[in-house]
Amino acid sequence: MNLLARLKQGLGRTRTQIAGIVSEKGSLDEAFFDVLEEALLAADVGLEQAESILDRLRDDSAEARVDSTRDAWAILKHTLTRDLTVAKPVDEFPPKPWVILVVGVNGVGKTTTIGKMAQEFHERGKRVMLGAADTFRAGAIEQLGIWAERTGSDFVAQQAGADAASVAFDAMEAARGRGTDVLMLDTAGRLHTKANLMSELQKIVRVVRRHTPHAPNEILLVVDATTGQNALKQAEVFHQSLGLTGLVITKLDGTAKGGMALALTRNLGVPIRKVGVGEGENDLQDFDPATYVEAMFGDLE
Ligand SMILES: Nc1nc2c(ncn2[C@@H]2O[C@H](COP(=O)(O)OP(=O)(O)OP(=O)(O)O)[C@@H](O)[C@H]2O)c(=O)[nH]1
Ligand SMILES: [Mg+2]
Repeated sequence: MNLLARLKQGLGRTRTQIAGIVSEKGSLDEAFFDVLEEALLAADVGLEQAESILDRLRDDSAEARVDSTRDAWAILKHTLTRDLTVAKPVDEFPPKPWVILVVGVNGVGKTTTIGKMAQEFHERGKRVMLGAADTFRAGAIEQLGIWAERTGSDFVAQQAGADAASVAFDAMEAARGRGTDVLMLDTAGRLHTKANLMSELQKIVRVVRRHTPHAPNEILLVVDATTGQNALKQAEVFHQSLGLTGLVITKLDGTAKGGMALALTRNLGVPIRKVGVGEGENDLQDFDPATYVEAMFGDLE
């Protein structure tokens, strides 16, 4: 199954729910907006966001003198695509190594996403290094090591329980020494307390920046789509502490809650870089707003 199909399967429940209300002759009455609101809420777009979308759809439809649900639908898809479009960060790889710090709460898919991205970079002919700065969870170092082996990436680690920032520093040194194109740093999703986690991550950023002022070039937050609106709260905390440059949404293969992408983008103003649609190394795709909206709301007839 190709990736769009997989994304569609995950997000498909949203489409099924609204399929019945969109047609050439369907009129733009309150019943239409009610069903639409329900569908947006079921997709975990969030109440505030859903209301804003409906208000704008009412205004835009009136302005364009649209009176069929099908035409309103086209306007809606256009609006959502625009909402999901955030200016992309600068190009990768002028500075070497390009350093990507990957953060997020436990279990969201950080390590797996690093493995998948390593595979992509590898296929583009890049020399990749993975740094095991999750020194807290038992098994985390080994898990990343396996991904390094699978993807032909260099690997830097210390023993479990070591200082995460010290691992990051070692990795920076090693990457400079070996001419690495892209260094990805894995981090813990949980420490003894949340405050500990944020200060550990901030320390990693400080140490990396002291080593190489332009790094980290990206700070990517990974969120699990199945957690819906909770992801938004997590993202706000991480963004405040670290200044995120991008988001990765995982597990879109198993959820109808893809609407959280809209709230994430609008509230944070941070672009979604990648979406995960499975556990394998090829189950990652670049985020494309139009494709995403099509997967959620396309093909109604
Ligand atoms: N279905 C599906 N599963 C995924 C996806 N991404 C990750 N997973 C699974 O989610 C689980 C957790 O993934 P990890 O990569 O270990 O998550 P993590 O954020 O590194 O977790 P911690 O290191 O404990 O903080 C694993 O079983 C992965 O295979 C995805 O896009 N789709
Ligand atoms: Mg991990």
